[in-house]
Amino acid sequence: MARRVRAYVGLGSNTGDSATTLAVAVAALGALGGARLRAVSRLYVTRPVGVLDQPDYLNAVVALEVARGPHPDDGALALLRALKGIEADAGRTDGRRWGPRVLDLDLLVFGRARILVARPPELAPIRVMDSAEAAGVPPAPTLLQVPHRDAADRLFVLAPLADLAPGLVPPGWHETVATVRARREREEGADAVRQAGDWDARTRRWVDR
Ligand code: PH2
Ligand code: MG
Ligand code: MG
Repeated sequence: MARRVRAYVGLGSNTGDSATTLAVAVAALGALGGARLRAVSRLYVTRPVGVLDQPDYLNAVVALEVARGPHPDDGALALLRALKGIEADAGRTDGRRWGPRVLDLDLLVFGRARILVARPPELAPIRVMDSAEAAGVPPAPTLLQVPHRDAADRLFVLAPLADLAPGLVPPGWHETVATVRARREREEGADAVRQAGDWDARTRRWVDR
């Protein structure tokens, strides 16, 4: 039997009917060939990070079980390709780096693998040069790095990830998700990320809380 790994995927949206977009994305993730949806976090309303002048986001995280592939690089790139397909189906097009988006799916954790691999051109980040970049902010990486480079610095990732895996120490980290989350919450303030709904497995949507 092919080896399976537990992957965590971050979901974000701040354009259009974000709650519906994210629920449709969860369904699409669960329907991927060879993937099983294992858990869905709470839904959070989150203050924008990076570009501040944009609407609040909705963020969540899902746990998937997927094929590891002959090598984790292969499994991770296959999953990344699937994530890009779901983003495109949701109408994702070019945008400013860190700017508003209808759907963003980020591969956060892929089992116990530490991955740093070149993205094939069709999996390069979708973006256009913007003023931040012109001003010398480095361009988005054309490498796939897993665990996600910025996950430990972003409460909008840590809070939903801690719902699903508080005791996880992602490869390369030295602390649990819950520990890093608590510190990050002290830094960003409790209102940076607010609980907005609980996943309801029956209706396959988040319900208000
Ligand atoms: N995604 C970004 C940039 N900033 N801010 C929040 N709150 N949530 C996000 O998902 C997010 C962001 C780029 O992917
Ligand atoms: Mg992102
Ligand atoms: Mg992304």
